[in-house]
Amino acid sequence: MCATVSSTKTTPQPSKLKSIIIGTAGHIDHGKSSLVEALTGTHPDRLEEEKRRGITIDLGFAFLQEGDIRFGFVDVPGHERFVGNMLAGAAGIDVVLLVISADESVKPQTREHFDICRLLGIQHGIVALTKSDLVDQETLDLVRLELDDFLRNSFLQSAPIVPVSAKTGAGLVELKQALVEQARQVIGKDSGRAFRLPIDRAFAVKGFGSVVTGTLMSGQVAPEDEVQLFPSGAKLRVRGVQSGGKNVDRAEAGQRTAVNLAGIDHQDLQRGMTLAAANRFRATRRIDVKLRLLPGVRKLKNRAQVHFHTGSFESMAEVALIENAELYPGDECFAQLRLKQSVLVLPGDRFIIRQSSPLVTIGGGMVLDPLPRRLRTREASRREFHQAAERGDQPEILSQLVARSLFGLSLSEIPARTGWTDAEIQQTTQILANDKRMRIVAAEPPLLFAAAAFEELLKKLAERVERFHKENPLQPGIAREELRTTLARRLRPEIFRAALEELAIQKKIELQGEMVKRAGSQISLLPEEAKAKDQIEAAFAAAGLAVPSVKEVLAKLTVEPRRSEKLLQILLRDKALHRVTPELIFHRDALAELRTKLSAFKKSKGDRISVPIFKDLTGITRKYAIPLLEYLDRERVTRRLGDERVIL
Ligand SMILES: Nc1nc2c(ncn2[C@@H]2O[C@H](COP(=O)(O)OP(=O)(O)O)[C@@H](O)[C@H]2O)c(=O)[nH]1
Ligand SMILES: [Mg+2]
Repeated sequence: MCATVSSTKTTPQPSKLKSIIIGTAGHIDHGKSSLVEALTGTHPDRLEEEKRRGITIDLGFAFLQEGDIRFGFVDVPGHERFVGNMLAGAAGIDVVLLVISADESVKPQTREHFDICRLLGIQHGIVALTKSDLVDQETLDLVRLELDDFLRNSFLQSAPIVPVSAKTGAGLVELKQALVEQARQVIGKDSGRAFRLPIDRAFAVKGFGSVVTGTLMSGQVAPEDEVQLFPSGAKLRVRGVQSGGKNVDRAEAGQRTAVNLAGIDHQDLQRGMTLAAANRFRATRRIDVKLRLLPGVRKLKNRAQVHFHTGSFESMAEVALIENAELYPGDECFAQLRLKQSVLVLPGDRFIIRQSSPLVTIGGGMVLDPLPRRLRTREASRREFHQAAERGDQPEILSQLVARSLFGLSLSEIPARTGWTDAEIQQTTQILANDKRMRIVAAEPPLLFAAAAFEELLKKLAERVERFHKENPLQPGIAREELRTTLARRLRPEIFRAALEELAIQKKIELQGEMVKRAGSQISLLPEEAKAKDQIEAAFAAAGLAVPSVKEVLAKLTVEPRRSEKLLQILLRDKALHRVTPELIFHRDALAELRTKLSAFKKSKGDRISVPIFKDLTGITRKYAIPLLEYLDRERVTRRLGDERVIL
């Protein structure tokens, strides 16, 4: 499809067409590429080296339309050295075309490719008995018998077995018919989900820039879309889209697709990267999976190093077996894979593992958790999560995700962890909220918090407030921020606020500005404290404006200094006393009297008053007069005007 990228004509696509990916599989020289050419007219070998050596090295592509079915063919190399390339193509297959040469029957890569198809969960397929022109009927019957054994208890158990010849054309009509029948049974890839395209080729087209191709796994892509490249996370603009060699308005899941990208050099694009919907997903290097080992391979030890393949991606990985010390051939278990390189994967994605020497496929499985926590010993919840993920039990999956997010799960985190659509997220969130299994806390974006954890938080909060009152009987309450940080430093402010509001609704606490107190709590003083408090107030009341120093007043009390200081705070808070400067405190009655005097003065003597006259009027020294006048200025009772004050 690369050659025609430069064509600017856009062909609208009849949407009733069903797009199906057919992938070849089978041993080298069994006639895969010849068969694709015989079916489609396109020889899939593209590379110079492939043409020269007559073998397939990398993936090849071809197209065929039969009635309302559009087939995209992915032809894979059969040689054992190129299984990595084969895997990159096998990932998107809807229907496998298992090619077995009638004169050679089942060979090593027939087995390996077939194992891979099974591990990838491919559901549909056809067996093509190629080179049927080279054998007699007796040999054909013998091969069929062998195949009965080979295919038993697999998804191909009752698949059509069609003898064909690319040379004479025998059987091609029957094969096409069988392909159409299989295609009708395929539940196509979902174009309603988020866009994802594992890249299998990247190149530059003169005058157009960078182009990537791949099998569109889910969703749709159209020119002008913003997409995100993984693992880098770079955001890119789609310039143009092709499918089946033509420019299209949009490509949909299930189609071979070429995407022309703006803003990136083709050198920075390569097989194994993924193009996906922007702002939903995250690349990962740690994945929890269900892992199955093929029968007939060596047992797998904990922490074994393997080659990991998913989509078109490949990386070395360490296998951490979660509950077993080792995994036996034919068995399966939960495992955590630690990859050398980052990749975008989602739950349900299939993968293959291969060992190094000899380099063969040994197993594979399904991604359950693309963003798991590190392994710790004894974690019942991890197993429960894996089981829910295996069943695809959405409410249970979300419930577990929320439960393990100790500080709340942001709504924006859910797509990367589940691959769900917005509608699925909305629906599942609603189910759990209705069941009172979690609480949706207002934030941007909203936070989900486990109901049990919220209850626990309320309890802790109430206890903490209670304890504060006990330890600080002379303080009216605890400051919000102090309460939050003593509770848990990482507690999100939104959740803390929601918890406070809930406790206030339950009438367990009262919120007064920045202060939190137990509902109905009042400072209760011991008799000697009450007496000392009265003494403090009396001392200032008696002094009028010629007040004593705070130290002097407190020194005369019998209660200890720390408590007398608190009593002073209470008087200040209750506004019985006013702090005019850090050193000077006045009784409220003395200040009220001063205001009265000033307004009387204004009536009889006019609105100007100098410092000396103010001193005469109040009978106080300069030490008190200046701070008091400044206080009156601040209170807007007077205003300074040169050496005088204006009484307002
Ligand atoms: N006689 C005969 N030869 C075939 C047929 N199909 C393929 N071949 C030959 O077998 C060889 C390998 O074919 P190829 O398609 O490259 O196999 P692949 O490695 O599976 O892709 C080539 O020389 C083909 O010409 C067939 O149906 N009949
Ligand atoms: Mg080939």
